[in-house]
Amino acid sequence: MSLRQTAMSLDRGLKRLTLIQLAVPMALLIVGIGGGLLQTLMRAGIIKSPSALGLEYYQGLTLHGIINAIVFTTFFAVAFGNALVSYSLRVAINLKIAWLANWLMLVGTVMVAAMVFAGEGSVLYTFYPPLKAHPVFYAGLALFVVGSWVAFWNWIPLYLQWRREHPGQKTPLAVVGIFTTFIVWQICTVPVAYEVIVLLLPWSLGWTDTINIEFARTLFWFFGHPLVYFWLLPAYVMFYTMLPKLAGGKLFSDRAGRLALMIFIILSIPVGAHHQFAEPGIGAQWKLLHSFLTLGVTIPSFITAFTMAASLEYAGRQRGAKGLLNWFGKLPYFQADNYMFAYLFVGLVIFFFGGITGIINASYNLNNVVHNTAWMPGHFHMTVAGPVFLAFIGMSLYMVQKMTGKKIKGKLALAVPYLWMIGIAIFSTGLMRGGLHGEPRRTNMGLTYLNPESSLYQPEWKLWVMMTAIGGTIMFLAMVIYFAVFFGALFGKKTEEEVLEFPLSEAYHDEKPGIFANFKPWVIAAIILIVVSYTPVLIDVMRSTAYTAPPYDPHVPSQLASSSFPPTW
Ligand code: HEM
Ligand SMILES: [Cu+2]
Repeated sequence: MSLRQTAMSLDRGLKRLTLIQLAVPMALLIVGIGGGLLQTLMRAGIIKSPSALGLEYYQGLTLHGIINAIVFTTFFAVAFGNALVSYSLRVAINLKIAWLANWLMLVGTVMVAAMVFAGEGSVLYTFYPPLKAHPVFYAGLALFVVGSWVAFWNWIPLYLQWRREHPGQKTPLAVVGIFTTFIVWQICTVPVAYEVIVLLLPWSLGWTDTINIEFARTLFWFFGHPLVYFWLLPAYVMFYTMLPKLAGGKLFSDRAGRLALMIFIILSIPVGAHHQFAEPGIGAQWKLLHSFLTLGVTIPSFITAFTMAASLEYAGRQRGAKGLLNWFGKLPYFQADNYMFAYLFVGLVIFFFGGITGIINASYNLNNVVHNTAWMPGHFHMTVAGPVFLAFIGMSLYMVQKMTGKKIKGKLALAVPYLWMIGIAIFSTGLMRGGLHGEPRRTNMGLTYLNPESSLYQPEWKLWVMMTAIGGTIMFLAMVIYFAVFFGALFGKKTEEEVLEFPLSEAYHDEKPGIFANFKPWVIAAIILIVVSYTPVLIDVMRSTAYTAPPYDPHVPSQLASSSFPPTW
């Protein structure tokens, strides 16, 4: 398949669907990002009240986590997948099924959001029991996930047909990347669907009185860790297949990309217990196994880092750089009509720090130092709110521009990633340093630790929370600019032809795919490794949980005194 693809004329149905899938979550994101700003202000004690703008802290935090990290990311992955599969394979996707998927996801989103706004779902994006939400919240989550499955199933027959019609041809790397993303998603969402449908929903409906917390959390993290790769992989697709071309060069090695993606299929999932290091009831040896496997997932990230560096060096040399390092100076950092380069490049820079701090979290013993402190959101904003988010909002803009033929304010679009990078550097440093000093996460500190009237007052955290608030405000401002550019383009004047086009790179070393030609062996290896790594964890969990727990309402902690838990012997 030649990578010298040209623009394709755009199917109107695909355009309408894609714009809805990009614009609706983007509008919700205004609430999600606003929630982020409020949190930093409440944590810093600048706002000292239980709620702000009518949102209670946990309600706002739940909206923030769910909208930003689940709704926006999943809608984007589906919209991007629909368009990229269609473009790369030169096939029309089945729009009826794509709309069905879209409706399931939209209705699910509305159900979840309505419950959280109504104060009936302040269970954070991890929905850990014994926090309990309204049954409609859980049903909405289930519909949303099923919708994303349907979107994926829609691509499978297209891909199989393409393989039949193009025997011996290499599957385009972009398609391999999208399929890797959704294969990981498909495997990891099965246990969380079990958690939601079999454990949480009946419990929330009152059909069961108690719930096995440890079991539910284990099922959640079976999903929760691969979820981060579901976020990351579409960004990886852009790094491998588009960044080199945007830089003015070629992908250094096609096979390196395929290798990295296949390692993600194998190692994304059997690592979830690294979120449970602090939980009793799971043997230390299994936690250690998950820790080692987690360190294994750094390999594809290192492969990516080196391949990107080589690709960017090649691009810099194509642009006339000589000598050892001055190719760095030749890259198109500030070209308004090539804003997408900046979104991806800045994302990679932030990800360097996200990756390093992730290695710290994965280390069994270091994890004890940072567990449940502000360090954690400090770390993961440099992953999900760094390369992932920038790649997604940059590509959303690009897709709107191409698919509507409307003009983008390139200079403003270009300011967003750089402002975001400055903001996140200050924001995450504040959270991480605060965390090392014991500052907790998920806490409205304005009511307690940063309120001089409280007996819990901790003035030594002031500097770090102020940094967090300043960095968070800069990120918020970057997004104000972004929203203006995005919606300005969406509702602006049409100046060019509407096309379906992605800036796909050619490969410098265009090797044969070899053992990476087919997903099957990698999926089988993934399943074997999951069975090996999770069976002992689940056996331990079931053995160690003799008692299940009643629901817990954080607003009425006194209910514990009257409940029958803990059991009396
Ligand atoms: C203006 C930008 C943002 C600001 C100021 C911000 C601020 C914050 C703060 C302060 C927290 C920690 C709250 C606490 O633990 O008490 C937090 C949590 C979180 N943020 Fe952000 N954030 C921003 C953007 C994003 C983006 C773009 C994403 C994802 C795409 C994201 C995902 C999350 C998630 C998943 C949590 C964890 C929620 C939880 O613990 O349940 N944030 N954010
Ligand atoms: Cu993890």
